[in-house]
Amino acid sequence: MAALTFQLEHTDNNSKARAGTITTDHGVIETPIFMPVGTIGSVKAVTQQQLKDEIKAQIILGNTYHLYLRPTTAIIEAAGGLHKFNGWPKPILTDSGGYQVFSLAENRKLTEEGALFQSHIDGSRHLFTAENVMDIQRSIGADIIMAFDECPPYPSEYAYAKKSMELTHRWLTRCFTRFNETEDKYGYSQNLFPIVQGSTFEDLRKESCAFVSSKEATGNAIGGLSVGEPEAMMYDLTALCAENLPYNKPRYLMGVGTPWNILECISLGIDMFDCVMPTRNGRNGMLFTTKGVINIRNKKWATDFSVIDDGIDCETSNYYSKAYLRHLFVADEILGLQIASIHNLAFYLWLVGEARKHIIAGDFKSWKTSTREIIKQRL
Ligand code: PRF
Repeated sequence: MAALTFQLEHTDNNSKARAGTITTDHGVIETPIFMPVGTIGSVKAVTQQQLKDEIKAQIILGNTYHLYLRPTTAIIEAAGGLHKFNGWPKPILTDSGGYQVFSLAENRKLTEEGALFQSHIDGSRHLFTAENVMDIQRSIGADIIMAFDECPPYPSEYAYAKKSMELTHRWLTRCFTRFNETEDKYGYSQNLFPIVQGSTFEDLRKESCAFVSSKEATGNAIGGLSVGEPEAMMYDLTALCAENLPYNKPRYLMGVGTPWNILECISLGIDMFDCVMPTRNGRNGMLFTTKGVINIRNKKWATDFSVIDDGIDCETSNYYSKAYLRHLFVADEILGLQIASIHNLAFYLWLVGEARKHIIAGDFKSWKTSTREIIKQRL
C-alpha cells in the first residue's frame, strides 16, 4: 500500500522530454506512456490478453461516468474492484466523469455542489459531486483517480473560463478533503491526480498550475486542451503548463492525441497520454503504421498481401495482410474491427516506447524529426 512514486531516469538535452518510471502497487509504468481507453471497463474490441501480450499496454483507462451507470458501482464493488471484475492485473486510471457528463449526459446542470445530469442510457437523474465522485472512484478501485473538474468548451470567454477554473479549484479542494478522509478499499494504494484548467488564457493556466501544484499530489494532469483549439495553441498551452507543474511528478495530458501530437507533447515534458483515436479511428478503417497512415477500405489495398505492419513487435500486425483486413472491412466483418484496434494500439505503444528509447539514447530530437515525415504520410 505504497503511494505511487515517479523516478526520472533520463532528461533530453535538446528538448523537455523525459523518460521515467511510475511505480504503483499493480506494477511499473515506463514513461512516456500511452494509456488505451477502456471507458466501460473494456478497451473496445480488444481482450485483456491482447492488451497485455500483443499491444504491451502497461496501464488502461476506465471512466467513472460510464461505470457508475453500468454495470453500477455496487456491482464493481461486489466483484472486489475493477481489476478483479475485468481481469486486468496492471494499473488502471479512471477519469472522474465530469468531462463525460458534459459531453454525453442530457439536461446537465452545473451548480456549486456539482453536476446534475440525466443518464444517456435511460434518462434517469443523477448528481455528481466532488465527494461522491471520490467515493465512486474509491469503489471502482483504480490506481490513479482523477479530480472532478469542468472542461470549458473552445472558445470560451475570459470571464466564463475564470469562473469555471475557480469552481474546478473549489471542487479540487473538496476532492482532496474527501480523498484524505477515506481509505484505499482493496489493499493497494490509490492516488488522486488534480487537473489544470483555465481554457486558452495564459494567466489562468499559470494560476491553475500554481493551485494544482500546491496540492502536492503524486502526479498532475492538464485538462481542457484538444477541444477544438488550433494545434499551435494547444502546444503553447501544454508547454506553459508543463513548465509550471512540478518537475519530479508525472504530467498527464488528457485526451491527446494524434501520433504526431504525442511526440510533440513528449518534447514539451508530458509523460502520460490517452486518446480514443487509435481505437475509434481504427474501427473506421484508419490505420497508423510505421510507414504512414492507411485507409484500409481503399481499393488500392485489395491485392496488397503484405502484412499490416512489420515495423512493430505485434503478432497481429505481423500476421494478417492488408488485403485480408480490407476484405474484412468491406464485408463488415467484426474481426476487422478487432485487428485494426489491436494494430493501432500496438502502434501507439510502439511509438511511445521508441520515444523513450531515443530519450535514453540521447537522440530524441533528430529521431522525432525523421519520424514525423514518415508517420504523417498518407499511403
Ligand atoms: N477533464 C477530464 N477529462 C478529460 C479532459 C478534461 O479536461 C479532456 C480534455 N482534452 C479529456 N478528458 N476530467
